[in-house]
Amino acid sequence: PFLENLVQHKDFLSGDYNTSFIDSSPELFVFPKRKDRGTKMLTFIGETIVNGYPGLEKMKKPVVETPPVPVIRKTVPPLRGTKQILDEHGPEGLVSWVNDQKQVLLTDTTFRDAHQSLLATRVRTHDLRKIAGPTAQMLPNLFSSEMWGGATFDVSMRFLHEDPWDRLLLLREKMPNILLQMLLRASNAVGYKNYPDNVIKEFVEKSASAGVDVFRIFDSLNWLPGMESAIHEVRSQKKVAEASICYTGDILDKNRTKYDLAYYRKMAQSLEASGAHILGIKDMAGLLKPEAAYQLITELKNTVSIPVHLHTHDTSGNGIFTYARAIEAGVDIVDCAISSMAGLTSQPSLNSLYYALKGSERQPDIDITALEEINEYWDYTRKFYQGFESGMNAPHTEVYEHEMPGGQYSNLQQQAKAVGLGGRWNDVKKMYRRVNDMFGDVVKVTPSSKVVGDMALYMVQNELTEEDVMQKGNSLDFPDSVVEFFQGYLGQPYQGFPKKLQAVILKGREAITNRPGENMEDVDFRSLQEELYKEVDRQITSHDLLSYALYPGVYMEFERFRQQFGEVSVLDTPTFFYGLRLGEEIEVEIEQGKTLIVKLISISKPQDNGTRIVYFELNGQPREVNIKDNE
Ligand code: 3PY
Ligand code: ZN
Repeated sequence: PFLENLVQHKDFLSGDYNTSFIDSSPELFVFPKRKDRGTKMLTFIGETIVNGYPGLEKMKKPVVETPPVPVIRKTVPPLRGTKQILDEHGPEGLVSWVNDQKQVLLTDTTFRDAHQSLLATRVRTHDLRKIAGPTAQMLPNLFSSEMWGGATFDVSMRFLHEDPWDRLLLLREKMPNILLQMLLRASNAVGYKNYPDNVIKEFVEKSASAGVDVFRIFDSLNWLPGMESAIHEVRSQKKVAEASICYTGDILDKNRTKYDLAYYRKMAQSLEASGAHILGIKDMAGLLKPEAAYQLITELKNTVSIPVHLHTHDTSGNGIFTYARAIEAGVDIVDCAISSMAGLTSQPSLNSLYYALKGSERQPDIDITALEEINEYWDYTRKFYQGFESGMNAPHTEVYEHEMPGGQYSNLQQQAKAVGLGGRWNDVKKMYRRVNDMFGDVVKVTPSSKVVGDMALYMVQNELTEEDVMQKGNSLDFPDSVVEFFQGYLGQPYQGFPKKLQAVILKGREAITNRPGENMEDVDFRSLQEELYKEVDRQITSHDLLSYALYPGVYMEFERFRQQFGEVSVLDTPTFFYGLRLGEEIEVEIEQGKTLIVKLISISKPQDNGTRIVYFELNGQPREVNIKDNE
């Protein structure tokens, strides 16, 4: 601890010390009382046993089988794949390789969008860790694995209490041959608001050096000025800039002309001109109907010379048909998920697409036996997360009406439950579409989709109609996200804001029309580091600093959690969510070669002070922890 204190001391860090510094700095000898790792872990397990896991119904730990992990051989020489093409030939070399491929290429979204869309982003690194190596080895022909970004960044700190950067570093190590891909919300990074330009720059730089190869960059309003600095920064890191158009509306509907083929064509041209290596089509809600896919991809392939990468969600049940038509029209890469994590609000199934294209010259080059084995792992693993399932269990064509992104569906549903509107979910969905129309038919994807969702919840909760909003708006206190949206803080929607509604919502507040980043001062990372250092009792890495810059409150909460409970990512998932059953014994590997054996012996009745004593055995020795019963 002394050395730790020394290297973190601000005088030492600033170089402003002489040899008497140690004698005159008594704080170097003040060591925090640290609870040992075992006690912290027992406290966490005890807390889960007594009070349950927040957001999950408290229940006895379900009996679930251990997922079978495919056995892999160590290959010599080392695996090669798209990652090596990028490393050896740069983004341009990779692009020309993609252009040369006849068969359709595949991105596997199982590690990110699939569980963001099906399980409220709750899949833990513990479960990704075991299947990452087998996936890389058994599916070496994947174009990429989408495994980071989007909502995974904040959810992992907020709810899983694990460090998102650790996940990235770990998956990089386990998947050395496949391009790792992240979803970057352009100027919103992995957050819900615009950040200063230097935060975006720093974030891209550190993500690239920690292992991200392909950055899918989108703006939640398809507003180009919001995307340019992110594209530029990815390019300067020599990584792949997949600049994306968010697909909304319906190009087949001749009565709905705001987002027509010409709109998409122009945006594609602008993205290519601004330096995109790949053009992404991000159909975040699964609105792209099969014939629309054929027309859109045909048009775009005639417009740009860079590869086109299509992303959809299978909510309507038409996903495979949409892909089949897009593939016929020449799309280069499509996004799918392993079958047991596919379908519905997630991506179409990899396994199904393989068979759907049987006999066609574009059938992907992928080992179906391997896919089925990996599928089995996910089939079992998904059961750990059953408490986060959305309850949607059949295709849902209503999505063409409400237009809610797949990644938002289960999250908004949780949000609705949290404010007591669980029983009015159908009203919330209908209101979501009404709000879209009130807002002038906007692109709905994080964070603009959150604004629409917040407004819909607000209107349902307060029994408001559109007329009420227009007439009584002056006396209504709209959600902050809605006010900020109309202030232009997320950028400018195509064809502008509806002026009347904007006036009602802003009530005289300022509205900007330039790029929000231009009005923001750069973050001073040095003083931010000092600020954070004062708050926490340890060395700060550049990753910590970025997490703090993006999410100060969430990061501090995560930090407090870690001080209280330690590193809980080492626990298996059923134990993490449900604790232990009486008499159950588990092994927890807290670091390589160091294992704790934990057994639950008994739980006392609540004492007068409202706590319960939870009795364990830790490596055979009796141990107890006191837990406040919140009931
Ligand atoms: C995200 O931004 O997290 C999304 O998945 C948007 O579709
Ligand atoms: Zn998506």
